[in-house]
Amino acid sequence: RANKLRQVIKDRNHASNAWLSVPSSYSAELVAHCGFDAVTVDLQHGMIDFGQALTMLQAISSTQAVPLVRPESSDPVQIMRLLDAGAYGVICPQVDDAAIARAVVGACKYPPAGDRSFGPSRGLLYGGPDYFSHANNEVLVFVMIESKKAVRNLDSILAVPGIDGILIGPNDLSLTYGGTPGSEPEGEAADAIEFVRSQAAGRQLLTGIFCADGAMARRRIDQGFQLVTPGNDAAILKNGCLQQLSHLAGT
Ligand code: 3PY
Ligand code: MG
Repeated sequence: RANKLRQVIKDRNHASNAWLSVPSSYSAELVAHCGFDAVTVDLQHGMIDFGQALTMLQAISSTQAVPLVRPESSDPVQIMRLLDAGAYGVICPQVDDAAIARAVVGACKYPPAGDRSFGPSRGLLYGGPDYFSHANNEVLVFVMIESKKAVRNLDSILAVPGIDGILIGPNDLSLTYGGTPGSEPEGEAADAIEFVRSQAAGRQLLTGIFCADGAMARRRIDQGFQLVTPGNDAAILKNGCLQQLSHLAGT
């Protein structure tokens, strides 16, 4: 099956990407049914292991949302397993140089473009029986730019063949510029965010960024970002609980 995310971005210039950290297939199913264009299962900072990610990918693929994963690292072994489990895109954290970017692309592409091993289990169920002939094109590869070092190496990272897009991690980026964690840093880190976006867009790469909530996601779209995350499941759940509880305050 075609990866709809590229087309959605072409048509509308942006796409919404839910972010899951709660290890639950029900929670994943619920979120995916909300109408997001993509849903990302986060194994890096989410409380999610491979077995749980599998059931969450199954839940997401019962909807129109494109199932994406953020692996724990650029480890090709885990990336390949998650693709076999039916992920249609990878958002790899901490891609600080071109060698890491090449390793990520290598894990996502069958030879000769890469060195992904064959055995696409759920990939076949989600992608269809012709999965193998299309996987190298349909599986999206996003590299996370989230450090000063990555910004310094940006040109060589973006030049790695096979990358479809970048996704900025503003919290980590802010830390490496001497700031505190935050999704909307100011000063040098803010300049770096715009620099990375414009360089990637100039190379026709997709541009994504993590955002703390929907209002911030809207501001990022207005700045030209294409793939935005209006908060993660845990933050949304917590904020919803606090908001409901606030009605009871003082009674
Ligand atoms: C960051 O902001 O560093 C992220 O990785 C968002 O999840
Ligand atoms: Mg990060």
